[in-house]
Amino acid sequence: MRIPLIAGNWKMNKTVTEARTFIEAVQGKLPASDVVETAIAAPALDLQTMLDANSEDVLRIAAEACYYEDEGAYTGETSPKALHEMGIPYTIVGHSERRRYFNETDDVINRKVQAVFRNGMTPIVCCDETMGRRESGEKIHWVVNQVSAALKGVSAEDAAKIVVAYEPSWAIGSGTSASTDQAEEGCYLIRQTLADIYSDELANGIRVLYGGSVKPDNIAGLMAKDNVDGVLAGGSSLNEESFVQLANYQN
Ligand code: G2H
Repeated sequence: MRIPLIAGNWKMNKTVTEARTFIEAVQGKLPASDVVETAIAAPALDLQTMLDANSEDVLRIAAEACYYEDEGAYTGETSPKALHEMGIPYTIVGHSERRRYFNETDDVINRKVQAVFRNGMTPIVCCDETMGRRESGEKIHWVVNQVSAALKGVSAEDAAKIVVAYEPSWAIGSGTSASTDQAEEGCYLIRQTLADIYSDELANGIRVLYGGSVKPDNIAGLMAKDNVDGVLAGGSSLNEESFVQLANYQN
């Protein structure tokens, strides 16, 4: 059984003080993690304060990105080894904003996926798709290629733990989510790709999330789809009340 994962991605938002206020406010309001798992990926600067404030320890505190080397002369980068030592279980890898603004290529993303596993964490690997590609019918190859490239050389044992997020670029931050059928189609394609690379059994155990303008009023429809196992929510994860609503979408 795939336990749903409702994850927030704060991007470059919230100071340490704001992050602490948020974490304190959601304590006691989130579902048990064996029913619905919840996570917030936050800027590296906020993480320790969030871990300290997360007294109930239901919410997973995650990173938004990290480097592919464990340590060394890489000014300004975040070490996956240091994240693991802090107690961070998940790191987003390959978000479309990282691909677009920081030139992360498929090869860099693959190295980062390996670094995250090497350091005992789980990557939430994002795949994007532009409207141009969707309209030209290229989307299938695009999502398949991104998943295949991200997992190059990754063992089945590690791959079985991965989380993949389908995030069509045209839905990100636009206020307009993909339709539930479009989200299902993207998540289904990702699962089929995983089945082709590894096995049906492995693919059926992996959680595939949808991301792109997810809000409290559209999450239930998305989560009702067979291949949508959770969401990665940006804007609507910044407000405590809204995130609590997302997490409790079943109620
Ligand atoms: C997509 C998403 C979070 P938003 O980037 O990963 O952001 O929900 O604001 O579209």
